[in-house]
Amino acid sequence: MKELNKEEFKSEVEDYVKVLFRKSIKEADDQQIFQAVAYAVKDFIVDQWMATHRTYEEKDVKTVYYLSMEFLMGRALGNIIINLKGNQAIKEAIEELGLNLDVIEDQEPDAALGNGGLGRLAACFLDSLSTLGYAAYGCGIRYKYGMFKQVIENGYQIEKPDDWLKYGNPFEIKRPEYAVEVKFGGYVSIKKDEETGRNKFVQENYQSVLAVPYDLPVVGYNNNVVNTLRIWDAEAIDTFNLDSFDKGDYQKAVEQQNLARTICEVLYPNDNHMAGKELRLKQQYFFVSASVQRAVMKYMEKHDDIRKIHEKVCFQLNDTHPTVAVAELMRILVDEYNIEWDEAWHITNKTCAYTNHTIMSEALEKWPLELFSRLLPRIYQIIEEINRRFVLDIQRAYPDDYGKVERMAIIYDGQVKMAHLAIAAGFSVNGVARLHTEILKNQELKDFYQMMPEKFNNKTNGITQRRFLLHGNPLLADFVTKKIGDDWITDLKHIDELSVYTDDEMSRKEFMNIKYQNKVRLAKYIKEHNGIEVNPRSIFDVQVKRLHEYKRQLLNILHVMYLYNELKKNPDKEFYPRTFIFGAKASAGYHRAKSIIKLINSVADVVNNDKSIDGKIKVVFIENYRVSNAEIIFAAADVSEQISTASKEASGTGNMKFMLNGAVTLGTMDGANVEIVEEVGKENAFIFGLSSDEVIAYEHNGQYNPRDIYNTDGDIRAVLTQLVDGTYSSNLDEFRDIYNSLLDGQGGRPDMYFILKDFRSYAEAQERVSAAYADTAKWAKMAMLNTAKCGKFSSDRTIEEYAQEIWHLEKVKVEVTTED
Ligand code: B1N
Repeated sequence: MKELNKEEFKSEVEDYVKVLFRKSIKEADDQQIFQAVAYAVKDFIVDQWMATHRTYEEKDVKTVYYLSMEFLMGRALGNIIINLKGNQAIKEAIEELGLNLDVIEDQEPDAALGNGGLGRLAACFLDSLSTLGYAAYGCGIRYKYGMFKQVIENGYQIEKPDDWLKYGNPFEIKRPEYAVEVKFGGYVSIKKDEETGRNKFVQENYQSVLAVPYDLPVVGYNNNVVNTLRIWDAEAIDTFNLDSFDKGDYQKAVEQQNLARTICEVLYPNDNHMAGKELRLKQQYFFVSASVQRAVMKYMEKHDDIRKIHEKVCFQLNDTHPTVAVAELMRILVDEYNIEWDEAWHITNKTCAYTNHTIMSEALEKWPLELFSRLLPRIYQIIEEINRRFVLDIQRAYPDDYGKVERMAIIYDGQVKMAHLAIAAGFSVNGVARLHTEILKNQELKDFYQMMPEKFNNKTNGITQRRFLLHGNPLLADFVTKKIGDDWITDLKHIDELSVYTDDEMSRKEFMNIKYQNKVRLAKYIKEHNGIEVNPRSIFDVQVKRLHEYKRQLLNILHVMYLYNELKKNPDKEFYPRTFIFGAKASAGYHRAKSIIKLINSVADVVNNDKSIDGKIKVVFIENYRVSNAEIIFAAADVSEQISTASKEASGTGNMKFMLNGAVTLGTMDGANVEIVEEVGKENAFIFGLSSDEVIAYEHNGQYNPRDIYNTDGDIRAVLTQLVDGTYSSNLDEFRDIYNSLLDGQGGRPDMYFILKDFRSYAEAQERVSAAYADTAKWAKMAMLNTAKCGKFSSDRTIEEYAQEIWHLEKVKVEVTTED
């Protein structure tokens, strides 16, 4: 590992301020200082970056291309410094320059090229791939505007554009030399190939854009490895050359310019939901075509047989969003390399693997044939042929069961079903937690599992302890290292060695004191950003994640309303003070989700200002929840709310970040919660509610009627009535839709997410939480055990499994030489 020289670093920062801004350090503003520091850090890593790629080429290692519409990277600077282990030297250098590293880090905008768990998982995976020394590219889109900024006005969510590139991105490198063309529209003609004498399919009269890559470094921990996140931008191909005018193609030139301008404009802010917009399909094909073309070219630079590409390349499809990759690879093999269909199909099968992240039906990608064939005519033809052959396979396997074709075909009902394509074309289909994979095998994808059981496997998600403990919670990280050494940083299993200290009173006190200090840090953030005073001695009960009905933020806030009623009825009741903390963005068009945000804020207004309850309950909605403030929030949490309707949350990864930081899970037996409880023991978590089997049974038999609960449970009825009687809004219709969704369910089933059904069980689990917290020693032990038992949930473990069982990668050691 190269040493960071403090004096050199200081003079680099000074030079950059001068060269970039014509200023001295004293004159520069905070943003300019950040830019200068970032450039100095980039200078330092660029040798490792080059050495990494030189090593990969020398060793001719297999590479995974992680294709994803989303990479929720957050801030880079702090993380890079940590992974360089240059923390101390850089901190000192910065202090000697009279600057403050925290202030500098705070200047960096989050790279918010993702919505939630799926995008953040991709970012954690890149961190682990580099740290473990595997050759990998993240491939995605360089959205001009990432996830919107959320502002709360009068309790309502307002979306503001996220202009994250406003000051430029000091870490990126534009690589115009690797630009490729991507074609849309037109039609397909058959032409005779002069060389082979065979018929060839060619796309004509198309519009095209130039895909231009930007590379971002992904720095491994203390190992010289720097992988690349390659994000593509679109540029117009001919800027109004005279030819176009001459040919009367003026119209087309304008259209191509517009296409280039719009493709990478903005991230679709939907989580677990498909909007079905044409531009989204354009985005998908744009980055997938560019990534696959480049991967094939790179492979062919060093190899001569395209038929063996699977030996050196694997495309991992992060959900179905990049699934056109399979057809794009087929197109390249068949049309450009003249490979016979069957052989091309076998090569594609061996090169592509698919991860499923959701069973929510509204998230399943299905594209209308009309749209698909108009936008991607050649790709559509290829998918038709894949489908034709796949349907024959189904019929051969199940000659008497016509329902199979209906349920499994790739093209059916006028739609292209992307999940079916991904399963048919790849060699691996994985779910993201054990329960989720079982539900895929036994329910959602049962037919596919029966036909191709060998493809199915589980890869339980994980998170990087480097960002979410080492960077986000330095006090706890130091405590852990002091107790057990620093092996946990690259091998989280070691954190179990903390377990023995849970019986030591001093250690428990120290642990809880750190939690307290982190709560003070969050309280300060809340005061600065929300103007609300919270008591760091109260229980910090936190639910931060995207807003979705299945995640049941509504259950949480209805329970707060219920508790508030209880306190008003019995003011002298013993009650441990609680701060209920929420953070959530709602997709811009998801009206009910937005009403739930308004409800949380309205309840906060009433409860926080009611002197009669003596501050025993506080409700805080943290504006603009994102990776950078998440790090502060996890560190400060006592209770981790993971309360999705069982069977709906594929895995969850926030649950793991809380656990790592010593928060205790209050949750349903859903997603990875099941495995969390298995690791930490059910006595160290608070579990409630219907099981996934029970939920699925109700969904099938239709035997659940929330009215029965409404009619028999007066406390629940009182809470529901308060939604529409003016208690929380003078506009009696403000929360009417929420009320109706629970009791009438216009257009769907009432209470689809079993909120009333689980309410009592949740309230009872919350009482257990209060009782446990009141016993300080008991709580400290539980909390500490959560940190100690989270070894399984490192993304390093997840990536090892992918690397060994799916990708078959070999580990690389990188030495930086004078060459670099
Ligand atoms: O992926 C995460 C899981 O931990 C979560 O449980 C799961 O909800 C999340 C369409 C999605 N699944 N599907 C999406 C995101 C954007 C989009 O446009 C679907 N996100 C998840 C990581 O496995």
